[in-house]
This record gives sequence, C-alpha cells and structure tokens, in this order.
Amino acid sequence: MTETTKEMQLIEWGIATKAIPGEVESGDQYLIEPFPNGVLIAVVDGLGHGEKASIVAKKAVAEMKSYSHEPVISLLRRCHVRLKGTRGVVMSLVSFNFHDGIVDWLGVGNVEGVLFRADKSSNERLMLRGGIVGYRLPSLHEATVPLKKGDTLILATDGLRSGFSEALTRTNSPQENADLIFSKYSRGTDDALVLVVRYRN
Ligand SMILES: [Mn+2]
Repeated sequence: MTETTKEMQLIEWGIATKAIPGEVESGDQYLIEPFPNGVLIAVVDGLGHGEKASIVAKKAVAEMKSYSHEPVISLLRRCHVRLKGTRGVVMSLVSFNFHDGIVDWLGVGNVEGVLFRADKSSNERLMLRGGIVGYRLPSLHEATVPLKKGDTLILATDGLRSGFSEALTRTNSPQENADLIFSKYSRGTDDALVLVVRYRN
C-alpha cells in the first residue's frame, strides 16, 4: 500500500463529463489527489471549449498534482503563474483534511460547489469570486467548514444549469448521483462536468 492509498479509501467518488457536441477534447478537467491525512479535489474549466481549452485546463491540473498538500490559496496562485499568457481557466479547489475534520475551499470564476451534510443540517455553498486564473485574480480568501463522515461534495462547471444539487439523492452512490445530475442538468451547449465525492462513513 502506498503512503496515500488510505486517504483514497476514505472517499468514494463519481464523475460525469462530456465535451460540447462536435469536439473530442473537453475544456473541463478535474483532479483528485491524496496527500497525508487529506485529499485535494479540483475542477477546472478552460475558457472556451475543445482542444485549446483542454490543453490549458490540463496544465492547471498537472501543476496542482505535485503540490496537493499545499493550502488552496497557494495552489491557485501556482496555477495563475503557470497559466500566464494562456486563455486562462476558472476553477474551484477543495481540500479535505481528515485529521482536523475540515474542508478548505476556494473558487475563482463559476465552478459551483456544494457540500451536503450527512446529518441533514444546512448545506454549505462555495463562495465564488470573479476572475480568470492566468489573467486576473481577485483577492483570495479561502473558506473553512467542518467535514464529517458521510458528507458529500458536488462540483460542477457551467455546462450544467444551476440548481443541479437538488437532484442529489442520498441513497445513491456518488457515481449514480453524478450520472443523474448530468442527465437532468447538462445544458448540451458547452463542455460539462460534474464531480461527486463522498467522505465514507
Ligand atoms: Mn464552461
């Protein structure tokens, strides 16, 4: 067992994604990368769509992969520096810290994030700030909320209509929920991606 395999076993996740009709490559990309006592989860939407957007989004994902243990603000700044001179991306970053039982999260642009409480207390919504990573960053403030077993995170790009989180069904697996949300809320006019991650009981 590698050092961070146990962190991946603490989560269960599902993904549904599709490129805009007529394109093979999608500008919507994601990352799930463990680190000691945690997991970094990110969804990146390259501006525009198709191959050119995909190349830029994959650059951001590759940049974060080696530094998954770092605070989300520093990861976002790394991506900003790496993507200077490109068309840029919007992105949301979520860091699960199992040791402290917290989530740190941060979003620039419009990749929406919702954290569903297993205990059915009110859900948390990721605060998004306007900007384009690689071009112009807003002032960055991460938010921190508690993380408990059974909580479910949903991240979705603007290829899905808002309100997608209403489709979440608690008895479904993350993959079933990703497929359900995608089928109900995908616009079909842009690259689209929804990622569902559950902290196992
Ligand atoms: Mn988009």
